[in-house]
Amino acid sequence: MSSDRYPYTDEGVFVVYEGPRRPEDEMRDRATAFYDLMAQRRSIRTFSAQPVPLDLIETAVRTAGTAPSGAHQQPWTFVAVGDSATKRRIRLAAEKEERTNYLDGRMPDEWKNEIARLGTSWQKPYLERAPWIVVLFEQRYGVGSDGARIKHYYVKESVGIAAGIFIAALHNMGLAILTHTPSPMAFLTSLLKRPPNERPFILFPVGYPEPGSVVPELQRKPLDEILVRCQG
Ligand code: IYR
Repeated sequence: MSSDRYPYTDEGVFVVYEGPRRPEDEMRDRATAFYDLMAQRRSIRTFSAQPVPLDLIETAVRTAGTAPSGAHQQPWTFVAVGDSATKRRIRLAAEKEERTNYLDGRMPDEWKNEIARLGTSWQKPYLERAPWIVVLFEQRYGVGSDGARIKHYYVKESVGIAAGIFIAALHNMGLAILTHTPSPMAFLTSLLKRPPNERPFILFPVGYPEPGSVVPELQRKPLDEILVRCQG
């Protein structure tokens, strides 16, 4: 890689961009194949107990870490939990909160009605059964080597993008994922001994789907409902 100066600044060091350029027909083939793959992704709540090697999780996290981020601050921490005792503690703490949501009226009826077709309840057996629970934390601010706070920019946008790439990486390798946000989930910070600048963002059970798993029959919005074309 050769070093190059971006013309509009004297700051920083620049290298030549080495991303792919392809003929359009090849782009179209790849785009369609990727869409077909991603269209098969579904949130799974019934996991097999079959173990998943750590290196697969590592590669998914490495891939998620390629996400763009505000000021390239990469404000994310992934905690991969594979030990049964910690998974059980997460399950019990999540179920305690969800019980209050579902049974003790913390979740308004309007919300309950909206998720009724997903077949969820306060019970979260998948938090123990899935071989991995990956908890993604957002770093609300950074901490310098002198302990001083470093302001982070666009944290939610950045971490949301990383989460999407993480999901795509796992789906691409044939693993099942649930995007789970037990509410509230502050218990994860203490349970996983994370520092005060980190806040739980999303929790992902990851594993193989239980053979014969069923998912709710849902439709995705057609393109014309999600794309507005403004062309000359
Ligand atoms: N967090 C709860 C409730 C829930 C909320 C939404 I929004 C969902 O899409 C699904 C579930 C739970 O995990 O059960």
